Amino acid sequence: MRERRLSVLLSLAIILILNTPAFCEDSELVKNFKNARVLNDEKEMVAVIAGNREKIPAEVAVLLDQATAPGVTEEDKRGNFYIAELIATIYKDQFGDPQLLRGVKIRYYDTLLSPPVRPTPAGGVYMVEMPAPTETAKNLFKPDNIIIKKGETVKFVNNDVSKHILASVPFIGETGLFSSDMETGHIWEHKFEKPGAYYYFCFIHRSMLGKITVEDTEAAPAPAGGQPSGGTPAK
Ligand SMILES: [Cu+2]
Repeated sequence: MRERRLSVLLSLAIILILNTPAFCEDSELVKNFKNARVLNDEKEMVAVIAGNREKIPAEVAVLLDQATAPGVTEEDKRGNFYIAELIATIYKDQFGDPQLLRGVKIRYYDTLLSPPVRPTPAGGVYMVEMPAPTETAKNLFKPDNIIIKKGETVKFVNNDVSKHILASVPFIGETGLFSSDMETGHIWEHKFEKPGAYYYFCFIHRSMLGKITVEDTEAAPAPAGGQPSGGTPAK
């Protein structure tokens, strides 16, 4: 009896917390979904999604915008991504459409990466390093978010003391990366023939995340400042 009362009180507390407007007021639909989630009422969760097919993508878009808005707290960010992923998962199961869930995952992974950079390839090859650990950082790809062009090659170099295995993140973006075991000093290179976004992670250290965006262009970009002659010779 007492446990029951306690669990009801706990549920109510969580409802109150989840319903506290943090950044933006939730829509009626999201409120209903969150309440069903708190009560562990799976039937109701599915009903909210199944009965609102047309509305769901826009609702998820709002959740994602809130999650990535400037100044959002880490807690609100996580909470919104969690609810968005849950809604998109049920949406996928109900309507057989995985695109919404892909979109949620991509937006989430992008928040974990550094802003994208366009490094200068050395001899036509880019390098992504797994550096030796420092006091503040370990198990990472550096740089972790680069933009290259179709047909270019990236060399992944393990300068770390640990073994890493590089693999495509399943389900989102282009797949097909798999390095197998990379011991210290090991180099694995991959030529990117197909344009698209390649998300990859370490099979052993799952929080190690990287992204390669392959642009559908083979031409060198025009120099921003209108570089005169004497620049790099054409390949
Ligand atoms: Cu690793």
